[in-house]
Amino acid sequence: MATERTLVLVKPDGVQRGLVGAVLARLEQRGLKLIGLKLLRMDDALARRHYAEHVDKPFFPGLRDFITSGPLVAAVFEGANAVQLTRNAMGATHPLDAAPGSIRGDFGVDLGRNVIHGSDSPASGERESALFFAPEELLDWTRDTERWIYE
Ligand code: D4T
Repeated sequence: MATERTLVLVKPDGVQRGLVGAVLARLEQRGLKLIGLKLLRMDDALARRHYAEHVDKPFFPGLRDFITSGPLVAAVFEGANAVQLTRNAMGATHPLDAAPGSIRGDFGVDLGRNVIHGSDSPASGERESALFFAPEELLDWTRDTERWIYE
């Protein structure tokens, strides 16, 4: 199994609501390995790069205003199938469709306040991680519990 990286953002709504620990805990507890973590505020340029596929969509101005409105937490998690595991833990994009037990299903109600971002493919995980972290900010470390998480 190939090791993947996924960029996770606890969006400004999650930070404002004090959900950072709760959101990251779910991914940590699942067994994903944290290799990068920071608190930052996105600027307009980073919002455009991160949401490059959405810059021409009608909802982009609102999305940009929201995502740049305050601090967010950026994290990179690593592991086999990290992208899909994280997407499953996040739940559907619209919290209304997100299953109970998922992050959006438990913590959100509105599409434009959906608490968390996670990369949608391994390629996006690499691209997005590089937008938020310098190579030396992503740590190569040995987790001592690895053999209790992977057979
Ligand atoms: P992100 O990218 O935030 O993890 O969300 P998803 O990957 O689950 O969903 P997405 O790319 O389709 O949407 C990105 C982001 O834009 C917001 N959004 C989306 C919005 O405000 N209005 C809309 O109509 C859509 C489609 C929510 C998530």
